[in-house]
Amino acid sequence: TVEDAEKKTTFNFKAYVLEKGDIINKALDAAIPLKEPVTIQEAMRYSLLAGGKRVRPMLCIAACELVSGRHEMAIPAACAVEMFHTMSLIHDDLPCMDNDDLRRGKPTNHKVFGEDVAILAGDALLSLAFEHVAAATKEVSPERVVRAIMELAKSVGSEGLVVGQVMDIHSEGLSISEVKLERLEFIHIHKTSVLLEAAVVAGAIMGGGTDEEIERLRKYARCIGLLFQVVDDILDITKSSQELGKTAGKDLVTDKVTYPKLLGIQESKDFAAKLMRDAHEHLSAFDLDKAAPLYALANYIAYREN
Ligand code: GRG
Repeated sequence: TVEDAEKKTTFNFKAYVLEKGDIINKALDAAIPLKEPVTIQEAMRYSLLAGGKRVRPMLCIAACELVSGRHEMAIPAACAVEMFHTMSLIHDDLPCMDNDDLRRGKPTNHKVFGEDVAILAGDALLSLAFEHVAAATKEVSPERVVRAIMELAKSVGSEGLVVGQVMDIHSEGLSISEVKLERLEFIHIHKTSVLLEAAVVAGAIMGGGTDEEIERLRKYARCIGLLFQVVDDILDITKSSQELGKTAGKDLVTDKVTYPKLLGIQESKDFAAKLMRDAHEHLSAFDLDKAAPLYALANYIAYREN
């Protein structure tokens, strides 16, 4: 169980998050220096440095270290996944998509810089991510760098984030009876899991993992990716019912189809627990102490409150 895994290691997750978070934030800051004309870099930095949880870069570094790589080998790839993530959030918030005014508690990119610059800032982050991995990865063979870039590219393209978003858009306005579990799962896997998978797999590739280790970690990542989204759907309901009194449920009780709406709360929680068990199972072939950060990140995803 989760508790057993925690008891067996002396791993300090809080210290780990502080240490790696600091490394990631410094690397992201250094990846986009302000140059003339500054507006585009300001727009890129505004969203990239807006204080996300940095789950994806942490997974990337943890996977690299698990296969005995040094964290420096995975930092550029870790920055790249956070750049992808930020780009997708900027584009997702645009008026033609979700039309959101706030992200991470701050006005969205297009609210501050305008729609035109926000689109371009997303494009520039996407392109910079690849340039950064190619230019800044040190002490990793070119074969591994190319292999990692391929994984990263696939995760954002028409077989990854983009198809997830397209399917999501096309599901808008459909009722619970029209959106089947299979479709919901497809959206979640493509909008969320693929990027967590790319983070973990790219980290393991950069760290020098064997094919077997890489594929085992891919399976772990797929479980926690879906777990992330199932938990998100459950949180959506619990948050909505807590806030209902204060806000009359505005924007909180959404029309979108979720796991609890299709399966009910209890069955959704059971499914989350099963994904967690499966994630642990895929880690069980690794040394427990070395895999401690990935166990802890899975726990964090399962028990987080936002
Ligand atoms: C233009 C190539 C290209 C892709 C864009 C817009 C789009 C396609 C995809 C949208 C993907 C999207 C918004 C998915 C939701 C992902 C998600 C779970 C966001 C929340 O992640 P957290 O909780 O956020 O890690 P923080 O703020 O902590 O980083």
